[in-house]
Amino acid sequence: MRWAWLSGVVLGVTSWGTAYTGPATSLDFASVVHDFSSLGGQSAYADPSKVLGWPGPLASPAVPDNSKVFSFGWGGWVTVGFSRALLNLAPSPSNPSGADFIVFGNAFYPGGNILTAWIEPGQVEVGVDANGSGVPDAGDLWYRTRRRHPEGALPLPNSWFGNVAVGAQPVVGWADVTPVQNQGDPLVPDDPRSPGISAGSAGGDAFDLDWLQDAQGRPVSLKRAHFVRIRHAGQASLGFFGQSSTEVSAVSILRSPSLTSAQP
Ligand SMILES: [Ca+2]
Ligand SMILES: [Ca+2]
Ligand SMILES: [Ca+2]
Repeated sequence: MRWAWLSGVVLGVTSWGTAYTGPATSLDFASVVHDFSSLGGQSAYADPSKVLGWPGPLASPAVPDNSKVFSFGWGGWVTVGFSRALLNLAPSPSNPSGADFIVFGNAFYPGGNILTAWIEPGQVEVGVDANGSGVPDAGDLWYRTRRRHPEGALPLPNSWFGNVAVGAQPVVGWADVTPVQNQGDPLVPDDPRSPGISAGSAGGDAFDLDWLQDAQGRPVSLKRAHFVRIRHAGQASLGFFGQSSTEVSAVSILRSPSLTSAQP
């Protein structure tokens, strides 16, 4: 979407406060872009390296930080890797759902109303480096997320893009749906079932290696994985804002409670 004029109007509002909390270091975030296409994205936001490291420093739930996003529309994607493997974490007190990684985008609550979000869903896929090459290539295994709302084949209907009611029936299992909160911890997952961003969380959309399916639609649960890919999930026309596009600002991988540092 075309948002530059919007964020410019209210930029001053977001420039206060300390960005992010918690123990995260750069090693907790995507460290390499393996491949990408900015097809259909906003041309001013076509640098895929923007998805590496932390989410944008100024992001608030009502005003995203578009200084650090990569944009891609229908047919576009980005594939990232990390300095350590993604592990399938079990539920723990700090991670009650057992989420394993979080994708941060530039969704926002217009006017701060948490019952409606500006969303541009992206489909999330997880890769296993089955051939041990360190990069996604022939011989690796890929799965996409399942158990999501809305369900259905891509492209998603246009009604799931732009301003969408997310209160009574939250959108779950897609990227670029939950806003980012720079006063939160990017290693604490948001609970997508309750409106707004969970206390202590930096928002974004959390995913679980238990929530996958193979190409035949069969449920898959992985113990570990190595790559995350996000594709734009639709091709909606958003009027003044142009064609829909998913934006990604960061991808964090969550730590086992026994992992006290982010060393790979
Ligand atoms: Ca898990
Ligand atoms: Ca490989
Ligand atoms: Ca977006």
